[in-house]
Amino acid sequence: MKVGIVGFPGSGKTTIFNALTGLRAETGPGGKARENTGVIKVPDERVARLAELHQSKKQVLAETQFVDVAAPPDAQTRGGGLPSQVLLAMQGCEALVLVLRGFANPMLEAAPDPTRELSAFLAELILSDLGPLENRRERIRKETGKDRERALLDKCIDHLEAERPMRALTLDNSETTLLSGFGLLTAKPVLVLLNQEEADFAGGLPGPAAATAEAAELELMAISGKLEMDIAELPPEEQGEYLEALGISASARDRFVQRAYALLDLISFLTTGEDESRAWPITRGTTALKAAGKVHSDIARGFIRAETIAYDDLLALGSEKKARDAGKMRAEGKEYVVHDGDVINFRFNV
Ligand SMILES: Nc1nc2c(ncn2[C@@H]2O[C@H](COP(=O)(O)OP(=O)(O)OP(=O)(O)O)[C@@H](O)[C@H]2O)c(=O)[nH]1
Ligand SMILES: [Mg+2]
Repeated sequence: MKVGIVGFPGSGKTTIFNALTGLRAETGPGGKARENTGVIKVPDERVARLAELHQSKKQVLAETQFVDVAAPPDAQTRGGGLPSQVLLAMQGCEALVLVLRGFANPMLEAAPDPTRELSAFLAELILSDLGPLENRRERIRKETGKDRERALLDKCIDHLEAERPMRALTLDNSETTLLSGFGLLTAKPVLVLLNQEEADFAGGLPGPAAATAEAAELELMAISGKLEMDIAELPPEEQGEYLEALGISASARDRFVQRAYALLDLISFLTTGEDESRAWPITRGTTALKAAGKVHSDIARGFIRAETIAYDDLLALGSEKKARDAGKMRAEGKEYVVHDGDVINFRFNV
C-alpha cells in the first residue's frame, strides 16, 4: 500500500511526511530534489488475537508506505501542468493526500489561498486523466470490434469534461479492467489536508475551502503540519509531556494515521496460521483476486477460491473448523469484494 503526499511547492508536504513517519527529511526548498519514502505500521489488535488463537510464531501489522512526491528542480512540465515525474509518481500510489497551504510561507510571495490551490490541483488531475483516454479513443477510432471500449471511453471523457472525478463514475468489473492500465489519478481516493497555523484552528475550517472540498466529494481535514512534526520528532518519553502541556490526550500522530487510514478508505483483510498472523492493507472495493496478488503473485495466478470467515465469527466460534461447521466459511471467487476483517485462506494451483 503506497500513499502519495502531493500538493503545490511549499505547501508543507515534507513537513507532513515527517509528522507521519517520524523521519527527518529536509524541509524547505532545499529538500525538493529528493523523493522521501517512509513506512508506518497501522495499529490493529485483531492480529494479536488471531496469533493467540493459532499460536502463530509471528505477527505482522499492515504497513502503509508514504511517499513525499516532490518535483525535482529540472522537472519537465507537460503543457504548463504538473511535471511528468510528479504524474508518474502519483500513478504509482494507491491513494493521495493532497496538502493545501493555509499558512504564510516566507519563501513564497503569494498569500495562502487553499481554495484556489484545491480547485487548481483537482483540475490538473482531471486534465492528466483526459490525455491518455483521448489518445486511446483516437487510436481505436476506426478499429472493428472495439465498440464497447469506444463507448466506455466516450462515457469517461464526457464525465471528466464535466469536471467530475473517475472516482464518482460507477463502472462494472469489465470496465474497470479495461481502464486499469491507464492509472487514472481521479479514480484514486484523496484526503485533503489543510495545513495551517495552530493559532488558526480556533476559527474552524475556512468556509470556502470546505465548500470546494465538499463539491468535489472529498474529505477535508485541518492540521498544523509544523506542530505535528515537532511532536513526532521528540523522543517518545517526552511526547507525552508535550501533549499534556498542549492539552491533547492521545498521540497526535496515531490519531492522524488512523484518521487518514479511514478517510482514504483503507481496510485490512487478515491471514492467519502457525507461521504468522497478519493484516494486509487494501482500498475498499478490492477484489479477492487483487487481494491474493498482494500476498503473492503466484497465488493470484493460480487462484482457485478465497475461503473467507469474518473475523468476528472466527473469534466468536473459536476455530476455523467450528466456523466451517457453523456454515460461516464462505468460498468466494475472484470477483468477490473483500471486506474489512475478512480472514482469508487462499486456495490456489501452483
Ligand atoms: N508556519 C508554518 N510553517 C509551516 C507549516 N508547515 C510547513 N511549514 C514551513 O513551510 C516551509 C515549506 O515546508 P515543506 O514541508 O518543505 O513544504 P513542501 O511542500 O515539502 O515544499 P517543496 O518540497 O519545496 O514543494 C518550511 O519552511 C516549513 O517549515 C505550518 O503548519 N506552519
Ligand atoms: Mg518538500
